[in-house]
Amino acid sequence: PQKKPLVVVTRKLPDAIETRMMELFETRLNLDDRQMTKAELIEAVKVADILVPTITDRIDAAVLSQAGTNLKLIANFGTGVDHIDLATARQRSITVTNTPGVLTEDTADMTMALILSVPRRLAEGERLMRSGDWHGWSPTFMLGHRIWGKRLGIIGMGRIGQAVARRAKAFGMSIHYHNRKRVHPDIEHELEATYWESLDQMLARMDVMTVHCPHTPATFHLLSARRLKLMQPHSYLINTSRGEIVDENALTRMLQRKEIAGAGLDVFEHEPAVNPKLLEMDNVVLLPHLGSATLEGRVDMGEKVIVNIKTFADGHNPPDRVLASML
Ligand code: 8YV
Repeated sequence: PQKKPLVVVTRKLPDAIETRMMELFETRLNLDDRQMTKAELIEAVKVADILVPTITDRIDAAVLSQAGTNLKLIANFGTGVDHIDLATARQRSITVTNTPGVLTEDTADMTMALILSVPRRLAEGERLMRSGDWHGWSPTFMLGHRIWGKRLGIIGMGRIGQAVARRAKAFGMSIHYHNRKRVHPDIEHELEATYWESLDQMLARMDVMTVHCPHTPATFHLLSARRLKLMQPHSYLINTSRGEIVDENALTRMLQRKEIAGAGLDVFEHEPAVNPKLLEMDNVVLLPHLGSATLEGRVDMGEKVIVNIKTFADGHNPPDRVLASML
């Protein structure tokens, strides 16, 4: 029988996934789940036939230049592949796959949770309860803002953007979006969505903005200081995609000056670091990159990784190949 490929997994995955991987492949696990150092990553790409990294592994040109000729597949555990140098991978004929689709609904749920939490002051209210400082109800106590009837602007109308739109529509928001291209007319019709060719114009007109595009060289600081300034003072910004898409320092300054009303952030420019000023603000809800963090989702992601590896090892094109168009 054919020799099983050596699969090196960089982080602890759900038990069921690790067990299945051990059955199918020669698998090297990371049992203590410590983030690999650069030296360990280089060691991994030197020996692996297949690498299974996550967002916390920076697979840059320096790492890839040390890869052995046997490294043929990077089967990423996650959808975003911005931590992998795709151009270098392609030069070295290394296939890259990801796990799209299975975390769409979970990420959209978390986005909706933030869209509700920030204007309705959910986290602030919870902190108040725990502090023991609640002295009773009054008609003007801790008023937030309703989302019903408000305009939601979605940047990036892919799977997750559309799943957010469906939820927000059910909450009575009107759906607006900016995307590289218009989505199919049937989808626009279903969501009653308005397409904005100009991101700048959309930013100036929305009540809530939410980001759902991938982080690529083209979207780095897409929400720059200049663009953030186009937002209205009563508006909110939600980000569950990648921190790098928003200029975090510019956003922080705007929040300090009350140039926008609040933000809900699940992702940050320099994770796990967060601009400390954000921690002081009541109108900001912060989450530690929990968008897709459900047990079910992680198992689904693991299963996708396994299918990609198995298909590739059997000599076929894996289903979730990351396209060169992502570059
Ligand atoms: C994960 C994600 O937390 O898939 C993504 O792009 O951001 C999250 O689902 C992480 O990427 C896993 O590697």
